[in-house]
Amino acid sequence: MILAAMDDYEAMIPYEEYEELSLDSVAEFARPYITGDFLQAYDVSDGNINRVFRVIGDRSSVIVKQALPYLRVAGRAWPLTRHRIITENSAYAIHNSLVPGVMPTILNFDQKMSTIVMEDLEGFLPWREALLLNQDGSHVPKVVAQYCSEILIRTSNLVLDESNHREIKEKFYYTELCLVTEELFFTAPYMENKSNRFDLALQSLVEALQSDEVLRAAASEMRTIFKTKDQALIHGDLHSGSVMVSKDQVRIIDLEFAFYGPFGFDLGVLFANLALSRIAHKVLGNSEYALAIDSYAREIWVTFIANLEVLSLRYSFDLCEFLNNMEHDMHRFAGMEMIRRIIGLAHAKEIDLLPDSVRLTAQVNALQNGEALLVGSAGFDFELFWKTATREVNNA
Ligand code: SR1
Ligand code: MG
Repeated sequence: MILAAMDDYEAMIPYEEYEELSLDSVAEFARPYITGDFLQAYDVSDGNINRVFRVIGDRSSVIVKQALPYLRVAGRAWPLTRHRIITENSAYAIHNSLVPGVMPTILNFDQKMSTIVMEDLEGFLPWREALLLNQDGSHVPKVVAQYCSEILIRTSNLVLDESNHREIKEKFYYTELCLVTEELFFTAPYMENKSNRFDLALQSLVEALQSDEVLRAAASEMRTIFKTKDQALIHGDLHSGSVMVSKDQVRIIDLEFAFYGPFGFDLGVLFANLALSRIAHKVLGNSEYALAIDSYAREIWVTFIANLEVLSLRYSFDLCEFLNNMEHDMHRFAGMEMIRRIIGLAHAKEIDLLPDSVRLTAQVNALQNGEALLVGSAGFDFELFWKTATREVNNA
């Protein structure tokens, strides 16, 4: 079934007119979208999945993102179809129509070349990096909260009529990248698996985690929820590297993981990454910036709830019912994101970069807090959730 779907993907974007761009060829490719003479092209690929170039002319610059027929960081040993660029372009269009201006402007989509040419976010940094640099992020929560509330509610059946809902859901099915998440987020960290990567000093903690039946059952339950709760067109990978920030602006990027998934996934992932950032600052003794991160997390949640209240009146849905459902999942997904960023394939830079003297403490805190979130608690209270995510356990 999945394999058949992948054949369909390939049929959508045949190889005849596809060519992997290089630093030489990208200049010619991007020429129609830059003003002035071509000056320079750089490979600025930062994420794990795609290749990204910045092409600079003497009067403007653009970003060219190209899907490769494999996972960029793994190379050809991990083949992927290029279907993800279709997902990304289509999800961009929908999310941007719901929250105009929160995405970079797309200048061109070329299905055959599997590229998106978009506005260059000059002066922006991934929020993960800005957090590492102690930068002020007080303008970020409102935008993120608005993005999440609008996309969750307005792509769900709380708002869309049945035929619209069915039509859009059919387009955003469980893709090959959802399978990547299924493997790296929900499966591999809970068993011995060659894709896992962790510091040797964590070996006994990891073994304990992987043989904890309660934890494994919770992870398996959440995997089923991820695969089956097709509630909204979610971002699907909303970690702090998918949020670009400048001094006073915010853009959401990298929608290739978008699909119809559970309401609680995106914010669970984002809060987990903020918690990791806070843990890293705390072990370094940056208590003041840790408090700033607390305020960002709290403001995201408070603004999200305030937006939902407005939306629930506008679209007449039961907010309590929505939240009961969403909070339960968000709590547990957050725990899983913290766990996988310590022992899975894709790590959090702010933890990996810590000096040896404090890294283990941070990793143990993240793992133990992640476990506590994953097994959950009865009822939901944001302050308790955040406290659990950011506890400092002193037995590292
Ligand atoms: C091998 S892909 C690793 C991770 O990068 C993406 O951003 C997703 O988070 C994925 O799990
Ligand atoms: Mg990314």
